[in-house]
Amino acid sequence: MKDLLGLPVLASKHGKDVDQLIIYVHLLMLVLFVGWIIYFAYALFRFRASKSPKADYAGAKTHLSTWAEVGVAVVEGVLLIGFAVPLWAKVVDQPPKEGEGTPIRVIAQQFAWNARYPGKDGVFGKQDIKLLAPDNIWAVDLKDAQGKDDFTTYNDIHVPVNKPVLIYLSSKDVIHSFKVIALRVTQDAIPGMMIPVWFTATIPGRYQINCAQLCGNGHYNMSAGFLTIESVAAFDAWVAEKSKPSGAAPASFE
Ligand SMILES: [Cu+2]
Repeated sequence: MKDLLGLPVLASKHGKDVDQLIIYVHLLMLVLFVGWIIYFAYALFRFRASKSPKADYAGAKTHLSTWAEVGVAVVEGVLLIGFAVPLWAKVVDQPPKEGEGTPIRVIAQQFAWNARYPGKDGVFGKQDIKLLAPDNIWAVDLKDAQGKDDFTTYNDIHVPVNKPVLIYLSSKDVIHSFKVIALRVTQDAIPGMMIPVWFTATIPGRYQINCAQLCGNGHYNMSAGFLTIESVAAFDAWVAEKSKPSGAAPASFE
């Protein structure tokens, strides 16, 4: 069924449940589509002009249509209460505890994705909104020793395979939406909010990031962001390389 629908590559643990729900919704739509087509063809034939020159003012006398509507509503209710709500509770509402997942802070902007990593020590340096400035958009406290190995990336997010990842998502300007189709993850990025997004990636590779909210003229350009899923060793090596002090100016957007 998955192949029949042509669903894209799946590279996250929770994605199987999302795909299952997509398949069930499509099955319901298929039944409705076929049902309506059959009814349409029947109505065209049954009420053709040559046999029904005069309109029938009484209309339908059976309750078949009512029961069909009730049936559809029941199936929709089962999809919502039986599948969608429990899936949300399982996948969205239980982020990994502090220290369990690889933490990444992501700030969307017109029109790119900025990511901030805690570096080799795994702890973010202090950030304080009072330090926010044009050349210090992440509002980092440069005096904090724990922030010395923090680093930022531009349109380039790396995550380790088979380990939970916890992204804190925000936006610099307007509402964007962080969407990685292969992960079956979509979450709005809203200015002034830090929203947790978590997943466990399963298949190494390079996957496109999309913005799922029309956010301005260059909206399409946010697809230039990529998420790389790699082995834990490769990820650790990448973090170590990036953590090297470069003596560069405070992290800022490009
Ligand atoms: Cu956007």
